[in-house]
Amino acid sequence: MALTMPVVFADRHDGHDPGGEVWIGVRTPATEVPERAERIRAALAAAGATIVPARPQPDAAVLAVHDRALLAYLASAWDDWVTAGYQEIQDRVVPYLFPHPDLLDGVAPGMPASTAARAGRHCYDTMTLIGPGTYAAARAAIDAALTAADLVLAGARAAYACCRPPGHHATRGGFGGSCYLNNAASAAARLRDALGGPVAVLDVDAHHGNGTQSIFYAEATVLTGSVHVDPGAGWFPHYLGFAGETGGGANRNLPLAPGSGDAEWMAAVADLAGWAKARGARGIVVALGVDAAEGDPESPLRVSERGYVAAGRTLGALDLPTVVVQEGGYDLQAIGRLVHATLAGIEEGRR
Ligand code: SP5
Ligand code: ZN
Repeated sequence: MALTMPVVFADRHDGHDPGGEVWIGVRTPATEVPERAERIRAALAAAGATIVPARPQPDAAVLAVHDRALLAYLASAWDDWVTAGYQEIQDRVVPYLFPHPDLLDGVAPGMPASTAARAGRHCYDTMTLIGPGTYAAARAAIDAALTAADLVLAGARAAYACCRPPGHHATRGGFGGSCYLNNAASAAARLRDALGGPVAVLDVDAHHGNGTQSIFYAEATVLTGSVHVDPGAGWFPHYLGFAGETGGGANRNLPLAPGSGDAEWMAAVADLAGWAKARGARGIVVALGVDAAEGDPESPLRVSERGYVAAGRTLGALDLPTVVVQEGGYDLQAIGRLVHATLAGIEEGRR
C-alpha cells in the first residue's frame, strides 16, 4: 500500500557537506553525508509518497528553542572563518578551545576576538564541522520539521520531515554530534503551542537525544523520552543519557546494553509510548534515527527491519497527531528501507 503521510523535503540539505569529523585529533570521513537524504527520498518516492517542499520559517521559530547567540553564530561562522583567512589552513570550521566550566570557574566568558577561538564557544565536540552550506541546510532542516508540524496541525494525522542535518544533539545554546539546530524540538514547541496541552518527543535514534532533553528538561508541557545505547557502556554522548535523568518526571531515558536487539528495543519503545499516553500527551514527535539497526556503523544495537515496522505500529496505535523527524542512520544501503518500514508501521498501527 502506498504511503499516505506527506513527506517534507528540503533540497538545500545538499549544500551541507560536513567534510569529515575530527576524532581524537584525526580527520576521519564524514558519516552524516548528503546521500543519506537522497536515499530516503528515493525509497519514499518509490513507495508512492507525496513529497512536499519545506516552507521557510522566520527566526522566531528557531528562537523558540534556541538562544539568539547560537543562531547568530551559526549564521556567520563560515563567512567569518573565510574572512579571517583560516580557510587556507582548514577548509571547515573546526574548534580548538572550549569555554569549559573548569576554565571559567563560574566567571561569564568574554567574547573572543579570534574567530578560531569563537569556534568553540557553542560547539561542544570536534566532530561537527561547518562549511559553506551548513547554515542554510540547518535552517532548511528546521523548516522541514516545522512544515511537517504545520501539516499535522492542519489535519494530516502524521507527517514526516526528512531533516538533514539531524538535530537531537543540539541544545538551546550549543551544538555537536553532527547536529546544529534541534529540528524535533522546534516541531514539539509548535505542536505544544497549538494543541494547548502536553506533547511528547519520543526519540528512537541509537544515541541519547541530549539536546532535546536539555531544551525541555523538567518542562511538563513537552515530555522527552529516549531509548538509546547506554552511554555508561562507552557511547556518545557519554556524559548524558542515564536513567537517573528524570527532569522531575518529564524526561525518561531507557539506556540499552550494546548488542541489544528487537526484543529489548521494542520493549523500550512500547514503554515510551505507554508513558506518553499515561501522561496525557496530545501529540507526539518521533525523533527517528535508524542507526539502532543491525549493521549501522555508528551503533552496536541490532534492531531489524521488522523491529522498525513493529515500533511504527506501536507509535501509530497511540492514534495521536504525529510528526516524524529524521535523526541519524548511517548505513546507506539500509537507510531508505528502514525509514519506509517505520512510516509504513505507523500507518498500519492506526488502522
Ligand atoms: C544524529 C546522530 O546520530 N549523531 C551521532 C553522532 C555520534 N558520533 C559519535 C562518534 C564517536 C566517535 N566514533 C569514532 C568514529 C571515527 N571515525
Ligand atoms: Zn544517532
